[in-house]
Amino acid sequence: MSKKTIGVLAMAYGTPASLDEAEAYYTHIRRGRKPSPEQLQELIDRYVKIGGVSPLNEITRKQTEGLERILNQTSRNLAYRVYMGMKHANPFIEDAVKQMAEDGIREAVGLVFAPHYSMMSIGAYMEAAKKGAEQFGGPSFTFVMQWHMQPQFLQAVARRLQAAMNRFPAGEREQVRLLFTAHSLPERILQMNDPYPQQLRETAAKLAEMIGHANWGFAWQSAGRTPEPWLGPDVLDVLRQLAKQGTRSVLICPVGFVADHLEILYDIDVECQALASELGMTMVRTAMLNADEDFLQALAAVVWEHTKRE
Ligand code: FEC
Repeated sequence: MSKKTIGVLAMAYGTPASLDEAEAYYTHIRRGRKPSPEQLQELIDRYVKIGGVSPLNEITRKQTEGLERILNQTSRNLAYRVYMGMKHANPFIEDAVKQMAEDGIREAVGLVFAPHYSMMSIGAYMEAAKKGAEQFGGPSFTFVMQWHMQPQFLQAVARRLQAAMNRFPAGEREQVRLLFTAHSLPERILQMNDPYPQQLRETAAKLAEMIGHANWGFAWQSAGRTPEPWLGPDVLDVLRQLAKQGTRSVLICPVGFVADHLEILYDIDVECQALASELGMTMVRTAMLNADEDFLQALAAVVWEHTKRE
């Protein structure tokens, strides 16, 4: 008897495949409104500074393939097919859902490669998948809403945190200010009782406890370029404040992200690093999870835990 096949829709933010596609990408992020020439140029300049393109699509593809491999290696009764769908770039979430429907996938799990739930982030991915399913006649979806406290995910980050902390001389580690960061969102999510800030603080507190480091805090990064207020404090302001208070060493752990991309390679590695040097501070960042085996195992565990619960 052939095994029953479960579809997994692996969703991530997406990035333009080349600078020629930057305008269409930015317009999609802005829900159809074109950016001004200055805004577009500013985005292109950031991509140029990280080498011309972001590695995000390539990393997401490797994560998707790795997840499918592990799910199928371990499962005795089910076969898994994992499809990659991007929020703002090709292949779009709706394209992946269309492909699932054409392949005859009836049951599917939606999983976003971002651990913390917000209706403005994960909620929007889910909406895109549901819209695609309605349009193309299935599959029937259930969604993993969050996985910010999944033990293997926490262990994988804790391992990288400890390795980054070990780059400071042993006698100085207690003085290192550990800063967890995540993508900011408009402040109005607070009026909606959105769980995003609370879930991030839970992950951060657990990780600090796991590596036994009491000197830690949380800051927001990469706030959007829109007039409305965004969640703060911003990581750049926190670095300035810490410098004033005499902090000399900072370890940044961008815990809201799982891959190397523009918000890491530019916002942290270029922008924060330049400010830290200007302020006379040593700044180190934790390695991202990317498509490393320990993280792929964590993602597979997230899928299993979800399918068992149903
Ligand atoms: O490497 C790359 O090219 C992609 C990097 C990238 C990631 C990412 C993740 C998140 N975002 C989230 C929220 C928002 C909101 C707005 C917004 C705007 C941008 C712009 C770029 C961009 N985001 Fe992003 N985000 C990435 C890139 N993001 C580029 C447009 C220029 C700018 O503001 O910098 C504002 C939209 C609006 O104008 O209305 C809101 C959240 C995440 C983390 C969760 C996830 O990965 O989905 C939340 C990676």
